[in-house]
Amino acid sequence: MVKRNPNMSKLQAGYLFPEINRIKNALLEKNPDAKVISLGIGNTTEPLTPHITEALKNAAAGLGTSEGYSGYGAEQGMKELREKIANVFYKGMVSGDEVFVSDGAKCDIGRLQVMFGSDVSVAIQDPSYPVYVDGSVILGATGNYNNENKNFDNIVYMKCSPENNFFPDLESLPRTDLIYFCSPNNPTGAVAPKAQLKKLVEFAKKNNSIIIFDSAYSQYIKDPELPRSIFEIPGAKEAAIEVSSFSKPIGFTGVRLGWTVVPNELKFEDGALVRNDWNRIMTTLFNGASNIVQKGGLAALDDNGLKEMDSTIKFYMENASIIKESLDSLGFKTYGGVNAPYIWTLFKGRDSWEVFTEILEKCHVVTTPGEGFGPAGQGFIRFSAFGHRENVLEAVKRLKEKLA
Ligand code: PL4
Repeated sequence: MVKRNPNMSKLQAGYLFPEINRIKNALLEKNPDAKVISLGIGNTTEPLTPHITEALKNAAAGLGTSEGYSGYGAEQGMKELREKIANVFYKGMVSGDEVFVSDGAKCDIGRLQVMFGSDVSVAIQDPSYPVYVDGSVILGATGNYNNENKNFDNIVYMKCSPENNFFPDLESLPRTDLIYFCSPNNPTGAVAPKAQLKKLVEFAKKNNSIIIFDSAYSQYIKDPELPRSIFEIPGAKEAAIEVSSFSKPIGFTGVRLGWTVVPNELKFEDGALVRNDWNRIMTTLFNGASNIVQKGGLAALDDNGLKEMDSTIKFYMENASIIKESLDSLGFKTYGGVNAPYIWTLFKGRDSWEVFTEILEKCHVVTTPGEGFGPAGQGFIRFSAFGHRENVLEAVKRLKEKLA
């Protein structure tokens, strides 16, 4: 018999999102006629826009011709796309050779965890996207689970709550090798302004830590004063890696396309370039993003594509306003939903799994319980703005009827 990886048994529950689906399916088994609406998983719902669809179609058709056919491509992605990402999203703050195109931010986070290995200490925002903790547990970088404080021994939880404006008190934190930071944040919807990111970069540099900055929702930032990338902060290229994605801005959740920026300036303690190790990881464990999909990504970054991206984001952010205003009108305290597609809602004094179950059973609306994102999520529910408009309107109608 093969010995089970002992780290797997340290995972505290099933992965959050399949767990939520399981609970929803259990309700449907009991009540097959229930018209369940999902404001739970942040999964895009609207069709791909015409210009981007056309580019995907043309790329697929091209593969059926001798001139248009291509096999394996560069593991790092098409040069043209890497340069376009550097110029359009980063306005030249990074160069194309620092951009590594991939099949999505989640997959890159997993591969980054492989690159850093098990002998690293990590700090994670609490609450946060579960992959940072669960992936670190699988790699064995976390120690044992402590049932009393619901924390792993070797993970530093950076509490992010309304009391600290969703930004941790860095001076009170111990040094860690890695610092995961997500802005706009999933699940709180908070966006760190430049002054906060400046403090974060200074903290990382003082401690010789590396920030893994997740900007999967950066295109949802409307406020021009708010930074869309960690690289807007001077000196960040010596302290940070950024993972990001086409999933949420253009609906590529199922199509799959993302990227990671590893700056040439970023070094390990022995002086080796992090970029070179990332290149080794990508060439070894990844075979390049789909050539069809990369053409779709290129189309998304030309003038027509960017207009379509704006309209997609505008649509979901209108959903966010509808949900936020409805919850506010019911007297709940809400956060986020202005520069991010998540509305983080306080149900004071309540258990978040209990509230999740109550909303599901009374309203047939799926949400995500805050505790699923970490201990500091207790008492909160995350509402996602991804959904068809008629479903969002119906969901808020039910919330107003049943939770008032
Ligand atoms: C459900 C902060 C959603 N099965 O699509 P990707 O891989 O480029 O990006 C995934 C991702 C990366 N970083 C952050 C994210 O919030 C997400 C997507 N998160 C959510 O509801 O929290 C989808 C979750 C999916 C998953 O596990 O990622």
